[in-house]
Amino acid sequence: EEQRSLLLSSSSRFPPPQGVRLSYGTSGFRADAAVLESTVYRMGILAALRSLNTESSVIGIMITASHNKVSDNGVKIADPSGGMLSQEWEPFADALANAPTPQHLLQLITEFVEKESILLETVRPAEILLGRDTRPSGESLLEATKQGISSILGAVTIDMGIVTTPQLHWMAFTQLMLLVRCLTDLIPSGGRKMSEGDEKLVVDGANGVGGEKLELLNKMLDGLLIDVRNSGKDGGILNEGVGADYVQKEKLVPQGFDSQDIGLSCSKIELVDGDKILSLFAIFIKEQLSSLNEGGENTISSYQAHLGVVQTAYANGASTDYLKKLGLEVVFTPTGVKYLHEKAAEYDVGIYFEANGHGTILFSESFLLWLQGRHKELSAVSKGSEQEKAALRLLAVSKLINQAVGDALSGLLLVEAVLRHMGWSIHRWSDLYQDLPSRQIKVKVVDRTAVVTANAETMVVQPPGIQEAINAETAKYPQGRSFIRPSGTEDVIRVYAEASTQEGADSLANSVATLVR
Ligand code: NG1
Repeated sequence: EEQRSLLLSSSSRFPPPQGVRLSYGTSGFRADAAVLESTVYRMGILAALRSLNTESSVIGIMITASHNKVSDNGVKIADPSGGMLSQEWEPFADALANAPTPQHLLQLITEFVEKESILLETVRPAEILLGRDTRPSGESLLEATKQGISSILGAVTIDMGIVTTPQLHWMAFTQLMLLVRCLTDLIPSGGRKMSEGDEKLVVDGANGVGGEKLELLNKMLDGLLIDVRNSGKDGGILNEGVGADYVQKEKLVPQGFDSQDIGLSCSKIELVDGDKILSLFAIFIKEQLSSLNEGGENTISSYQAHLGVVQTAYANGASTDYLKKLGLEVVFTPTGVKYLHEKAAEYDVGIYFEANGHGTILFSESFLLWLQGRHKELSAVSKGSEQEKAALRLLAVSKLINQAVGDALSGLLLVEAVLRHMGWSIHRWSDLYQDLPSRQIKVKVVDRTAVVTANAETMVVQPPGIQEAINAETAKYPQGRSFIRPSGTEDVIRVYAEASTQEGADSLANSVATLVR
């Protein structure tokens, strides 16, 4: 009853234009902006119903007329998949837009809700993501849309305001969120469900563009609270005393964080770097690949997916040992994502990360194609089985990690999802292996191109004699390893050393640096 009177009263404030027949076209309604208020109001209602009809998935509404002239406007509705509204709902959209009176509108809604068995009283409310382009009419149309959304009791609007690349944002964020939900819905017993506790993820925005995006993402995630520090809003400077490179190279806590955030009382930080991310993902993928093949010995339904991990010489030696002990194939390339990426693409599943955190997971087309087919097969014959879940998880990972929005955000979410899957704390994760103490030094030289390396930068071939000298120094330290290479981004020679103790690593790095100077 409350719902009925709410709909009647709010819709009477948005009467449809006289003598205009609106129709749902190729990409929703599009017309002269002056006649669209009632339409967008009604599409707000429709989107809220659509959300309820898709287990409270987020539905997107974009107020735009794309390439049309500025006096036009329009409304597009995006389904949970990120694609257009399901075609089955188009006639309903059409009818709603053209209902002459509030009573007609209410009747249409009542009939449709009944026909589609939409539950108006659900635990999770309808959620709508709303955006518009820069057209001047956008502001009032956005407002009318909000009124439509909130005329469905409990419905929530996430207003993104002016969005420049709607498809990108929409697809990226919707996809990310849906995939995280998909992965966390599949968490086994022993894992941590998204809704358990009020865990908070504190993220360093490095005073860059990521902070703003993270705040947006935060609004869309259930069960995970993202607390963004250094969002750039308080005038902080990009990467100054903040950011991944600062934290990794200096081994210091970024500004804006205190001991409470990192769970430590002293300033020595426990760094979970790109190597640890790689290890976490490798364990997870390996586990899924083996579940997938359980019981599928016959040739058609099993696929020996070739899994490979790619690192650079900067990977901590302890991580390489650990990965090899897990039985994984580990290969090395020179520094730079372009080399790692190319190598990882040779595998069915190739995971690559630089120690500083650049990296992702690549899936081959042929494996993905097989996986999609296998998942279909499994969901027909053994829905809910371990194999089916493993296939679904791998498919979700393949979509989550390859987003155009950049791997930092999706990587962060995948880490969170995998930790929950495993039921691991950040400390448990960090304890997978202990990093060997290491040291990096930059040495300014007259001509860095004089240093030429081979074997994925682990050997110096030019100038002659240096490699022998490095070998002689390295031999003095238990678990010693050291290499030099010209930086590709700064005018320096980088020296890396690792040894069983921090003193050893420091001293090895210093003596190798002396060889370079
Ligand atoms: P150079 O300057 O070539 O070492 C640095 C990083 C790379 C990569 C690139 C591009 C180290 C040791 N090197 O390359 O991993 O991130 O910048 O951003 O961190």
